[in-house]
Amino acid sequence: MKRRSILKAMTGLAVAASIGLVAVPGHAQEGKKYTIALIPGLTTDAFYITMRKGAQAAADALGVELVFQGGPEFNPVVQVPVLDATIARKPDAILIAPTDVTQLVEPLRKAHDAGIAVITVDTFIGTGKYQTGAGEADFPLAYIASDNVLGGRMAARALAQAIGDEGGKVYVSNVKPGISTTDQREEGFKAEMAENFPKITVLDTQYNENDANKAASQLQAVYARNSDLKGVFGANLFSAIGAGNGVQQAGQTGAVKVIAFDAPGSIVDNITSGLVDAAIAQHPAEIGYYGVMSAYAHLTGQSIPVSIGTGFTIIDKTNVTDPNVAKYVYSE
Ligand code: T6T
Repeated sequence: MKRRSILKAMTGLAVAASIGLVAVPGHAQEGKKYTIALIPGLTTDAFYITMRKGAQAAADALGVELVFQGGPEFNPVVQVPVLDATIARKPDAILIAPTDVTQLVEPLRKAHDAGIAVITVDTFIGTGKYQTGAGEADFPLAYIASDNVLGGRMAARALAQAIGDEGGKVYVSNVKPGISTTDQREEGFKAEMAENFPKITVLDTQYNENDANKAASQLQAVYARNSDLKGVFGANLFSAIGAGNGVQQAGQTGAVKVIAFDAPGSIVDNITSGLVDAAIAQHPAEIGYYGVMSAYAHLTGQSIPVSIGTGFTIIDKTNVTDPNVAKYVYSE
């Protein structure tokens, strides 16, 4: 390893070591340049674009090659061939956001059986409890993500607050069942409403297949059936953008409250204009950064945590212009 790369690697590891993530590596193969592949849910989503930036920052610090390869849709049928092609390239590690809890288990086992270190980022397979010796899907080394049940609970509290004491009808605009993250957000949202907000009625979830236009039409259809609709929780970036557009198209800006999960660039205008009441911003750059750090630590002989939780930032009218908050708006 060149002196500059060693210095860079040491800087990155010092940061990781200072938060207890890794110790200084003992088994790095002299001169070996590791390749780590990052397979997102889809390539054109600001969430994964931001995750890639964090991953690249860690890869640069460590002198690792990062390969970013994904499909144009959040769909296992599209993602599995990308995974197969990645396995054929024999990277040292694969970081992947699996697009389905069950359908990615066997395809990922192929990577594991080929000796490639598998870490899931954002979403999980199976139960998300890895390295336990239980179940068929515990082989990934680690899961690095937001706490999505908590995120759903935070969204419920924000929506209840936006609606006020009278309560009323709300619903969840979601992608489709079988995605760990969005399933957990819905679970947390409904649990929080049931436990703490008895005056709020949660209507049937509307599934939009990650299509913002569909989410917008669904909002208008739900509003047409329920003119007393008080709010909607958009459980990911496309669901939230669509739900917001639907509220606007129905002429209900400010009257039907919108809580968005995720924070694309458009969120700033939508919060400023009052279309969206609050956004629960994830920290995808951290997910990518610690994904690469963890893979590298494992590849160089260190033990790594089986689970790393990254945080949230709630963005609303009170802080949307604060530069410390603006940094959590996703890159496009
Ligand atoms: O919300 C993120 C991600 O966490 C989820 O798994 C899928 O949707 C996003 O990528 C946003 O579009």
